Amino acid sequence: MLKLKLAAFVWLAGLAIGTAYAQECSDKNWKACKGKPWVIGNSMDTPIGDKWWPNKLWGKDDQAGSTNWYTKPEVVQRALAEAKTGKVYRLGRQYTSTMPTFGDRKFVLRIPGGPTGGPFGANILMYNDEFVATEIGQVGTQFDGLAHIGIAVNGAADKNEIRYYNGVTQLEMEGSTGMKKLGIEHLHPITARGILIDVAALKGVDAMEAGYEITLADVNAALDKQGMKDFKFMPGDGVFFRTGWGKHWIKDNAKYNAGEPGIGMEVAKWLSDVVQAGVFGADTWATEVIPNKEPGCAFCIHSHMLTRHGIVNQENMDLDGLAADKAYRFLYVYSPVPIAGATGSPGAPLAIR
Ligand code: UVW
Repeated sequence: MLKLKLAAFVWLAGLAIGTAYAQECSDKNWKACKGKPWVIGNSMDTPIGDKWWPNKLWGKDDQAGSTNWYTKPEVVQRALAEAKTGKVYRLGRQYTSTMPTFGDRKFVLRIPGGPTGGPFGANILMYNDEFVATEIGQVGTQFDGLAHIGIAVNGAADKNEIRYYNGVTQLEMEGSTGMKKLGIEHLHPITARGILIDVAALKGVDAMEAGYEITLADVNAALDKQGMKDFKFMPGDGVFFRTGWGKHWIKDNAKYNAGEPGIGMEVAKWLSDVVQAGVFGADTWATEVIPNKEPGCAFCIHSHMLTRHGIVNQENMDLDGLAADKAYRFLYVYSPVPIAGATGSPGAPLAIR
């Protein structure tokens, strides 16, 4: 009898543990993730909550997302008004084979020949070209476009339900010679009023620690310290976070890639819903905190900003020059390189004061 009771107890305990596990938020059971920071709205129609399409700001067929702000003269004029002294800052880093790259990404440049071609004409002209093999939009100072990040709504195998910005599906979008929708060529050149939020200076450190989540309280305290307590953000502003993480660039690539300080969902929601940012970015490889304290969140700031809201992300920036000059407001200029069908862009963003 005792043995029977024990067996029943073990069976019931197993059932309870199994049920609790099945109810836990996980990739196998994303419907149980309601209430998690990356879930928006009340439905669990998708792993990030409510459906995000059609886009409320830009309409159902839009492919330009937050860069639409820069077709509005008042947004561009507001940006231009920040260029007062004529001092120019390079916010992009050099592209080298030694720079840290995420995952298996590579950057390889070769100069074919030596010189590559010639001689031509009676003036005996010679020339050099370069051949570059790389994930062109996703290495170095890189810019995430709207074909970069999606969410599998019905499992990773159902390409009809891997959804990107404005609900575009993997099946509609993918093409072996470039994305058929949401390619970087659809984005407008960015001319934004830029705001630097120097969180590293607020914390009094050269570089913040990986895994540190920048909170809204940090943002407000940094603005206060920068003399911008009453600063009013406007739609289309570019908001950039300095963490000091660039200190490890090339010097310690393993550390640089292993994690990073950055924003979490609290600040992401502020950027999307309160500021209505046109672009955001940081001196880190993802702008968002890694690891996130929520283990279920895989780049969930990326999916919130890019997939749900179409707000573009500038990564691996060099913000040290601006910080050294305490240049917290500037004209930000960046034109994504229109490589048709690309998911991202290289390039050299500028700040002008
Ligand atoms: C990923 O591609 C996952 O990240 P990132 O956009 O930061 O390169």
